[in-house]
Amino acid sequence: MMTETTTYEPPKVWTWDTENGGNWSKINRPIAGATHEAELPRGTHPLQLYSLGTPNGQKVTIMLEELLELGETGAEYDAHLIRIGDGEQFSSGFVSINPNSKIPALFDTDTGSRVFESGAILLYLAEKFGRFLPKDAAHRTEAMNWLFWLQGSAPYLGGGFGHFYAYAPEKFEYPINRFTMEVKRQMDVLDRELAQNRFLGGDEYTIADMVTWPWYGNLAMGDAYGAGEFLQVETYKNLRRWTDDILARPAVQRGRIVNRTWGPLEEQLHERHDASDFDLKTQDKIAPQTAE
Ligand SMILES: N[C@@H](CCC(=O)N[C@@H](CS)C(=O)NCC(=O)O)C(=O)O
Repeated sequence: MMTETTTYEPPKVWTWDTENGGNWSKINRPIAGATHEAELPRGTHPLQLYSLGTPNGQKVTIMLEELLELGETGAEYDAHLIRIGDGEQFSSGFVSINPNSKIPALFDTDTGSRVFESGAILLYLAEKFGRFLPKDAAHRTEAMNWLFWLQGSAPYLGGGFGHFYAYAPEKFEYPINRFTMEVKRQMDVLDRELAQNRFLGGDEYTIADMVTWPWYGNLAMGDAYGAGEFLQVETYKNLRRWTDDILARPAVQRGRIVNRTWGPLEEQLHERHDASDFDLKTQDKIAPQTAE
């Protein structure tokens, strides 16, 4: 029989305790919808992106920069900064394009479509431009397998491992063990796939790689949660080879710094409205803080 070690007994009815959410307690709420009226800014390009340079945000800016790298001028975009720590994802304007109040969200002025969920955004762009998704059924299916794998797996890394290892108000052994086990297993899944194939699902670089790199590439480089040594990331050799190959791409180097407000200053471009913004002087890449 298992020994009962629980010190917390859930009440009959859960109630909202605003003090109890760790770093994110100020913005996490058990209800959806807008908290305030505010319109979204609108730039001049066909694609309007509302985002932040987290891994989910990086997926989209990497894809857009890859499309531009291929000469797809229709992929010109304005990347507006959404400061999720300040609750900007709960403005009426943001909620109207993403009822789930999470970055990234895209508005396509050509079609009038709103697009939310980063995986859906990459698929939308791949189909719109006919790029980065294999044309033949077998390879396309493999790319979709890995795309959906990532969308289902990354929450265990970010919301599970990252939350309990780095952000929770205390270090709790049980969830850290549980999510470390899962994240190491996921890295091994990728490592074995990348022992067989240059990219995920084959020899073609696709949106499956673009959604996965910001999560497991950053992790494999030791850049996520200060957990490189804890997870022994250098042991996943094929994952590291793929990570380095992708990092060497100019579009990835541009895309990974868009809407980023932390880390080394040369790796921050708070808003992107033009290709030349990457060449701005450092102080001009930083947006003024929003008023408290
Ligand atoms: N499944 C979503 C996840 C998006 C997501 O979790 N976004 C985070 C930042 S990485 C966010 O906006 N969090 C703000 C909040 O939870 O209020 C996607 O892939 O787009």
